[in-house]
Amino acid sequence: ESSRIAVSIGTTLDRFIKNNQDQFAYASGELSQLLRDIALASKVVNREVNKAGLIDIMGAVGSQNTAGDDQQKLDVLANIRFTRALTKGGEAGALVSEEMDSFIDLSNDGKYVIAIDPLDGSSNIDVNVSIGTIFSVYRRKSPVGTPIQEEDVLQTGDEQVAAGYVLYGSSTMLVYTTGHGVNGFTYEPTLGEYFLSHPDMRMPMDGKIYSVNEGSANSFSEPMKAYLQYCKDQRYTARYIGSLVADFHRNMLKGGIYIYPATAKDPKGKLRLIYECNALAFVAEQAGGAATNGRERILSLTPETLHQRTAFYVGSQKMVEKAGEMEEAS
Ligand code: P6P
Repeated sequence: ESSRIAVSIGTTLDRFIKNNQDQFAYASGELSQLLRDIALASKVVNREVNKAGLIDIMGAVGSQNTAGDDQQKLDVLANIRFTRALTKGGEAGALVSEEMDSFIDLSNDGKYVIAIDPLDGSSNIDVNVSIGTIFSVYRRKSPVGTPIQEEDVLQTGDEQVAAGYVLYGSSTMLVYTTGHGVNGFTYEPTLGEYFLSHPDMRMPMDGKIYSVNEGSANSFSEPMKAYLQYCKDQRYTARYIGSLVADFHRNMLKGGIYIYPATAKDPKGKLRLIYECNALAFVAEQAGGAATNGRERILSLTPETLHQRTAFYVGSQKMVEKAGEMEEAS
C-alpha cells in the first residue's frame, strides 16, 4: 500500500509539491522543480490551445513527426514550449519527444530524463475535441556531466520516478504520480494556478465502458474480437473520443478499459511505449488500475527503440484482466 501523502482540497500545486517533497524520490528538490517546470509549460500551452480558433495557429504546418502524423502548428508550439521550459529549468539532462526523431542531450547537470508527448490527439484540435500532454520522468543512469547514453532513455516503465498527463478539456487538469498514489489538479486560468481537486484518485476496480476504434475490428486478433463481443454481450457502453488522454481520464474517474490493439495498419499497435503507454500505465497502476500489451505488463517491457509502438490495454483492473484471460485462452 503506497503511503498516502498529505492532501487537502484546494491546495495549490506548488504548495502540494512543497508539502510532499520528502516523499519524492531523492528528496533533493530537483524533482519538485521539474514538476513545476512541466506545470508552467502546460499553462502556456493551455493558453494557446484555448485560443486555437482565434489566432492563425490552426491546421497542419506541413511537416510530419516521427509517427508520420501531420504536425499541427499547436503540436510544434507545444513541443517548443515544453522543451524550452524543461531546458531552462535545468533539472532535465535529456528529452525524448514524439515530435523529435532522436533524444536531446541537454549537456547540463540535470539528473532526470523526460519523455513527453507534448500534444497528443492533435488531429482533434481543429474539431475542438479535448487534447492532452503525456509525460514521464526517469533518473538518468549514466553519471551526470557525461554524455547521455541509450541506457538513460531506454528504461523500463518500472524505473519511472514520476509520470502524468495534462488534459486540455472543458477544464484543464494536471494529473500525476510520484509513486505515492495519484492526485489531480484543476487549473484556474484567471489566477494562473492549479488547485488540488481530485486527491488520491482511485480507478474503479471494474467498469462498464470500453474505448476501442471498432473501425479496425476486421483486422483485430481473434481474442480481441472475442473480448469486443464479450463487452457487447455484457451491454457495456462504447465511448471512443479518439484522444487518448481524454478516454483515459474518463476511465480513471468512471471505470472502463481503453484498448489500442494490434491492427493490420499497426501490427505492433499504434501507441508509443516510452512517452505514451509507460506514463499512463504508471498512473493507472498507482490508482489501482492495470496496463498490459494484451499479455504482459506494460511497465515491465524493455524498450528497444525510442519511438517503438506497443498494443495498449489500460484501465480498470478486472477489465484488463478479463481481456488478458481471453488473450491467454487463444
Ligand atoms: P485512431 C491520436 O492520434 C492518438 O494518438 C490517441 O490520442 C488516440 O487515442 C488514437 O491515436 C486514435 O487513433 O486510429 O483510433 O484514430
